[in-house]
Amino acid sequence: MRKVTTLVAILAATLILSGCQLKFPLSKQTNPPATQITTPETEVGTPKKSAHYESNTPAHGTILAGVPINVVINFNFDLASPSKIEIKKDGVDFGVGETAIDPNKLTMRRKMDPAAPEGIYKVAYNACWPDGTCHDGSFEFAINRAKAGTFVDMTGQNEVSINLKNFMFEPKNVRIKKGTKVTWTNSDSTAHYVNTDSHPAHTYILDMNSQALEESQTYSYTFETAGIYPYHCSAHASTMAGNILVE
Ligand SMILES: [Cu+2]
Repeated sequence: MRKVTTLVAILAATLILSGCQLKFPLSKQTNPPATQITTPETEVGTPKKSAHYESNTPAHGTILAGVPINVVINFNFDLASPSKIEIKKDGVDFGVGETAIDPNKLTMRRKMDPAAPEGIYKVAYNACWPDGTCHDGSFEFAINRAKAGTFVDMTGQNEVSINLKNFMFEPKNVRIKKGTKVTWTNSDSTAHYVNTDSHPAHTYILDMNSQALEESQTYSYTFETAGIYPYHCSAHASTMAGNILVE
């Protein structure tokens, strides 16, 4: 409970510091990524990492402009039943359906209720192995729809273009409507990628991963499910990142 209270305090302080109730100051920073809370990790609660844990999406401490389509956790060991993910806010689980283990057995995921309210979510998971042992872990993220106010509104278009230029996605954060085809074009002489989070697992949405894009090459993906899609370039993962909010 203390961790949650602390995170609420940090959110409130962020609002005050920004001088505007509708904008987070971190939205205009390029490093760290726009969705990352900039306070030390210990202040938002330390994630508990289970044995064989590798990464998760949403990342711990992230403030999202929309509801994640699913919560995804990656491991370096084969998962087995009854591995389970809970996505709780105020004791209510906003996960939808059963936790699923991907065919490669290294990733488990659970869909999230698209109508989930704003606030702080605690993900508690139990990762189980073929020998029947299980280990628990946890992390936190937040949903604040006001963050969408800083996204470029492209909801009036059926097709949207994003430029990969100067090691950035331009525009970095966009709002689109469901069914929109997004085309990324590399305008740098360096190869870039379009990779769904996390890095380097790229598992948030498995089919949204491009090959290497050389200069002037393009990659397209059509977004059919509403929600927030954090993504990055795997060659420049620490600095080159963006978000697609599908409404
Ligand atoms: Cu890149």
